[in-house]
Amino acid sequence: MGFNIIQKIIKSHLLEGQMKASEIVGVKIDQTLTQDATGTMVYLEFEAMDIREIKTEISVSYVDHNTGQMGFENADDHKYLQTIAEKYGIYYSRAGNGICHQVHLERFGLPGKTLLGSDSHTPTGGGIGMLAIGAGGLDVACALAGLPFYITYPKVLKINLTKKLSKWITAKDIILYVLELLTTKGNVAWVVEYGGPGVKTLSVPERATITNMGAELGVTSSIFPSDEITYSFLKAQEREGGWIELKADPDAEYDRIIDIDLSTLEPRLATPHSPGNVSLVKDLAGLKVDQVCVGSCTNSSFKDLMTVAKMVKGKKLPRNISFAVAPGSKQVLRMITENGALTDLVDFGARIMESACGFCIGNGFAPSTNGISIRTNNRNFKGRSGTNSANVYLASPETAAACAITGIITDPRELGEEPPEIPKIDRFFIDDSMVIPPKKTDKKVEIYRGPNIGNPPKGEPLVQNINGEVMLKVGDIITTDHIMPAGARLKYRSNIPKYSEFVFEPVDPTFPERCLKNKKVQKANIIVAGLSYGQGSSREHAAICPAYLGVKAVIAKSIERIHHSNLINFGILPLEFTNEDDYENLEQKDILELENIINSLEANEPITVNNKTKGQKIQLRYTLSQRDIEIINLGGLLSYIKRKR
Ligand code: MIC
Ligand code: SF4
Repeated sequence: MGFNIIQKIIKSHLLEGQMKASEIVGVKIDQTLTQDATGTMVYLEFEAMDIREIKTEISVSYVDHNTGQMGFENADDHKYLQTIAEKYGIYYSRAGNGICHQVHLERFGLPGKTLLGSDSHTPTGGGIGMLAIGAGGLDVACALAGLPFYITYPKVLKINLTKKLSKWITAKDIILYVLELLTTKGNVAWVVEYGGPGVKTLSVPERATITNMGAELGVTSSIFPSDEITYSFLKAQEREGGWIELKADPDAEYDRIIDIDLSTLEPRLATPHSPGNVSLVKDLAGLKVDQVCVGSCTNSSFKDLMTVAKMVKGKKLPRNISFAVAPGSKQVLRMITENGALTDLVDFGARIMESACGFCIGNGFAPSTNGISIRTNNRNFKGRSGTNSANVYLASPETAAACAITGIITDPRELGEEPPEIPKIDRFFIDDSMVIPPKKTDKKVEIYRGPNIGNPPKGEPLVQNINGEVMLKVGDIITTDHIMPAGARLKYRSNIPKYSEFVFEPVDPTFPERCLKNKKVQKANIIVAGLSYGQGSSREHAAICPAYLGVKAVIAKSIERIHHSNLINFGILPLEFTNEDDYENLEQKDILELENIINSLEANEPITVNNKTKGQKIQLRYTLSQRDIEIINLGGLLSYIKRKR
């Protein structure tokens, strides 16, 4: 039997376990990336492991999320990150150099390698043929220490692309169509492998747009083959030395195959408040727009920005719209500056933002009350833009530009123009001066720690019976943005007690105070949730801060992969209803006893929860490996690692 691409990469990186459905496999990680909002915690955790040097081939610390610098916190965190990078031999990509995923694709990613990143959109690297996975910070710290990364051996979905896209239809429309087909729920432990003759019609940045938004499906990763197009992209980045060919064997097997005829696709957008709510642009045409934003790690490549610049050239922004453009990297910004496209954007009325995450993470450019915002990024969760009442739609740069030109939702095909031709780039502008390369690890470097930086909290070992209260009952698709808001709160990422004041702020701002009251009297706090709990970001703070508030268990209909691991890593029990209907039998304020936990986990038996308020017993199941159980027993991954060493 032949191998598909995913199997080939796992096979060449397998350290533990067997390549069999549902088995846990430990994979060697070649490269890691961190960004500043998750990175400070990663390196604090790495320090807590007491390991002298990193064991990866390449590790890069990016500063791209927290660049607002409203107060001292961001700048202090950046200094901490820079000194840590110097001490341990990590590349440091300074603020201004660009968004981690875009820069990693340009300057570091290589086909056939494994990449683990403390950011859920790390699978952007799949566009260049890497097995690139997003994870919680502590898992990345472990990878830095040379430990394997554990995943459920994935089921592989092949998406077979045929023919080519019609005029004005883009890579974003492909992934929005895939989201329409597969939705954002129920795809845990799958990987998507793209194949078929249509692959050849897509450039590396286009492929990366697709693998980037695979994160929204909830799959472990998405990947494209590495072919001559990958080679020319690497050559244009002067990195062709690292190219290898990567393709599935002719007799490779897949767990499922979907065919997409690219020529049948139409422009799509994701409507509020989920990337999975997908509609055709033409069905929403005419809706008045308040702002348009182009950028983010999904759509901020040279081609994306050139297309927008050419579309708006010589036109003027309608008076009721604001328009932001954030180039994905210094490389892109430099190139559109040199060729004059930046001038076209500015002349049109664009507000040029930093090469950073910015508006995508609610760091500036919040829409007006009830405002309608068309954005090229990947997430439109309620409130993420910084305005709770805003309605954010996700679309391609082409559709976004059409809306900016007309002031209403517009299918770009209706502009009556030909799509701009963007010539293929033979050589990108290369200047890595904003990346500080590692010297030999320098033990003498003094680590800078500002007053905002605190150590990761210590977990408490698991107890046999948990007595507690349902402190919050939430519905389906509670994202990590609901649990641990970013935007204006982002600057507290390195200060757990402070950041914990904002847990569930958009849902119930009284949650932290109520939890702390219970914690004081040793009563556990329990969260009850519906389907797909913890969707979205990799931010481990969505587990660390609840743990700090005394949350001991989450009982949900289902929990998403990265969040599930983060809960385990910080000693919170991730439990699921054996019978989903029992969700109705737990209410906020119910007093619960989770009985005989340690014994049940050991015997691999369901856990019983006794609802003392209702006098009812409910059965809960869990998906935990032996290692996960040991971690939870010890109160978290840090204690587990210390015990093992
Ligand atoms: C996001 O897009 O939600 C983020 C902000 O990049 C997060 C990481 C974070 O919360 O810091 C992600 O995608 O993992
Ligand atoms: Fe940054 Fe947005 Fe990409 Fe997250 S999704 S890495 S916030 S640009």
